[in-house]
Amino acid sequence: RRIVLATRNEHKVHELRQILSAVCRDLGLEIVGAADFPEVPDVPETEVTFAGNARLKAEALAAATGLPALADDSGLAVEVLGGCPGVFSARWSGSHAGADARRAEKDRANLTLLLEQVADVPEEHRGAAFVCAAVLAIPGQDSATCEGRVTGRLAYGPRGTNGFGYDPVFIPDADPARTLAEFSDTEKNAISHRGNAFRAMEPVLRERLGV
Ligand code: ITT
Repeated sequence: RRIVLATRNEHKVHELRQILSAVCRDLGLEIVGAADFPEVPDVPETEVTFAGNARLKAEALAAATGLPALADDSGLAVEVLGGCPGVFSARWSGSHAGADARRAEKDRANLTLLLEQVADVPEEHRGAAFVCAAVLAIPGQDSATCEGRVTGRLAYGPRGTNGFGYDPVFIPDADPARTLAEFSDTEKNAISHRGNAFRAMEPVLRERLGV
C-alpha cells in the first residue's frame, strides 16, 4: 500500500522517511513523493496558519490520487518579529522557490535577510521556535492534524552544513552549543518540530491505516 507525501521539498521527504520508518514498516506502507505525480498541480498556500496550509496540501493530493496523503507545513517563528517569518518562511525574501533546483539559493537568501533583520537584537531577545503542522488526509474521511515544535534561539551567523532552510541559524534549547545544521539527521529528527508532529501522528496512522 502507498501513502503519498504532499511536499516538493526533498529535505522534508528525506526526514519524514526516517521519522515514519517504524510505523510504515509495521503497517506495510510505502512512502511515495508528490514528485511521482507531476500531473497534479501545486496548491497555493493561501491559509494563515500552518495547520490550514498543511490541510490544503494534503486534501488536494489525496483527492487527486485517491491515496492517503500526509502534508507538512512548517516554519520559523521569531519572537522579536512577532512570530514571523512563520507561514511565510519559504518566501520571506521574495517569491516561493518552487522547484528544488533553486531551493538552496532561496534558503540562503531567506536566511541572510532574517539575520540582517535581527542583527542588533541582543542574546536575551533572540528566542525562536520551529513549528510544524502535520495533516493526514484519507479520501472520504475527515482529516487529522498534529502539531510539533522545538524552541531555541537565533545565532548571529550561520554554522553547519546539515539539514536545510534556517537550520544553520537555529540553536535549539536542547543543546546550546550547536545549530541544528550541526546535528546529524537522526539527532535533528529526535528533537525537531517535524519529528514531534509526525510522532504525534503515529497512533492516528495506526488507527486509520492498520489492517
Ligand atoms: P512544500 O510546501 O512543498 O512542503 P516548502 O519548503 O515550501 O515545501 P513550507 O511552505 O512548509 O514548505 O515552508 C517551510 C519553510 O520553513 C522551509 O522552506 C524552510 O525555509 C523553513 N523550515 C521548515 N522546516 C525547517 C527545518 O526543519 N529546518 C530549517 N528550515 C525549516
